[in-house]
Amino acid sequence: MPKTDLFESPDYYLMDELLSDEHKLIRQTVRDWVKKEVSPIIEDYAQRAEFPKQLLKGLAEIGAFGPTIPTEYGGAGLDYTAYGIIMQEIERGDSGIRSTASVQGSLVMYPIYAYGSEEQKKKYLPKLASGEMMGCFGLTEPDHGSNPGGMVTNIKDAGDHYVLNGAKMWISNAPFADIAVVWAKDETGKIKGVIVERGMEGFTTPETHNKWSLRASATGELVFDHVKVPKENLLPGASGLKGPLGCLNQARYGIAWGALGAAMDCYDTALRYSKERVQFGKPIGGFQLQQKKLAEMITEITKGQLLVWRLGTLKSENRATAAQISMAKRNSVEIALNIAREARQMLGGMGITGEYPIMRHMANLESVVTYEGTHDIHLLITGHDVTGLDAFK
Ligand code: TGC
Ligand code: FAD
Repeated sequence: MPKTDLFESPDYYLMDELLSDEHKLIRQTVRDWVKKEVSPIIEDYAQRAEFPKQLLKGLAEIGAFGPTIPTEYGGAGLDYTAYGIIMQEIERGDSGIRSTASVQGSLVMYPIYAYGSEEQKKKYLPKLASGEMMGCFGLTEPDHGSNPGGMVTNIKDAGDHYVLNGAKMWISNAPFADIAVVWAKDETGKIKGVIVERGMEGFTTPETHNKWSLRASATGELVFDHVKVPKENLLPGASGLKGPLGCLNQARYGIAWGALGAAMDCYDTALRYSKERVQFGKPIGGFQLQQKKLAEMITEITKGQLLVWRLGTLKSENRATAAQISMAKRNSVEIALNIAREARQMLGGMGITGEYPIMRHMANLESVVTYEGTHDIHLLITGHDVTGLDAFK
């Protein structure tokens, strides 16, 4: 049942004063689009476990595909704060829709922009920016998730082409993507990136079903059975694990902002509900226990806003470290999950229904806390950064 989306973002520490007029305009544009196009339909699509493909055109129009990619390649040429704001507003609507944008911009366009040849940039980037072409990113394998360096997918030089074999798992956008940026080891064991196109013989993308999380996002496998990949599809500038990990920095940064959007939506919903729902003769928002939940939510959201705003400034100045990005991704997703769980309780029985967005956000965030590096992995990255000691192995 379509309902009016009344969302208002909390701004307890007057963070708006730190944003430019352009940032605020971008936020309003994306928020209006989410209210008009995403909120009325998303619950239905999530219940049906279907990706709303009709949103792709609108996502491209609001600049969600490659916001920081230069305009000469079809991107929006924006700074990282603007990119973060776009992700925040989209994930406020649904993490699955933000996933589609993250993958397209940070994990498909970014590697082509950062590691691709001029021909590859010209061939793919404008079409990816406009949504005419959609992409996916294949790093994770059935036996190599947190440890992508152990991957077994491989390319072998066969003269005028490479032969690609292996399989990737848990790949967002795979079922409908036109191209896949795939990470595979060459004969020397070096990790390389190749662009695989739908239609290449031996390449299939079976869909992953029965997810309780990110139900409005399409997830699948990438299977390569002696796929002939033309030599010109190799990304010349990427060699080693730092190639794919460099892309993850971009996407993790977007998630740090995005998860805060989901948290804000849960807080806003619970706050509104607490003023309207009457029990024992007064609004439940008047009880101390409910106020404790709301006060802690707004405190965590405000701390998170300050963290990502500062990170955005550092990232725009090319000074943000990978470890700083890990800290923000981990923090935002953790507080968003906690806020979603508390907000759900505040709505009582209504909290488990699709009448309100909270349970959907909560279920979505269970994927967000796992993908792009799990909660534990990001903690170990921080631990490594502050001690200099590697606790992964
Ligand atoms: P390690 O030896 O530490 O590093 C290998 C090389 O990579 C460099 N490096 C990085 N470079 C850029 N950015 C980073 N964040 C980097 N982290 C490491 C490093 O300097 C080294 O370079 P070099 O020149 O010495 O070779 O690697 P390790 O094998 O010990 O693994 C480290 C670990 C565990 C941190 C890393 O592998 C990791 O982050 N694991 C988590 C895997 C992950 O996040 N997978 C995400 C898959 S994609 C996804 O989930 C998309 S969801 C999309 C959506 O729907 O939104
Ligand atoms: P594992 O690596 O098996 O981890 C299992 C548990 O062990 C975790 O709790 C982990 O924290 C813990 N653990 C692992 N290593 C250590 C250690 N050294 N120390 C302590 N604890 C450890 N991948 C892509 O490449 N592209 C995508 O588009 C993509 N989209 C995704 C979409 C969804 C909906 C999901 C759920 C995943 C997606 N992924 C994608 C995969 C995602 O990145 C992986 O699931 C994630 O990196 C974790 O890998 P894993 O699932 O194999 O878990």
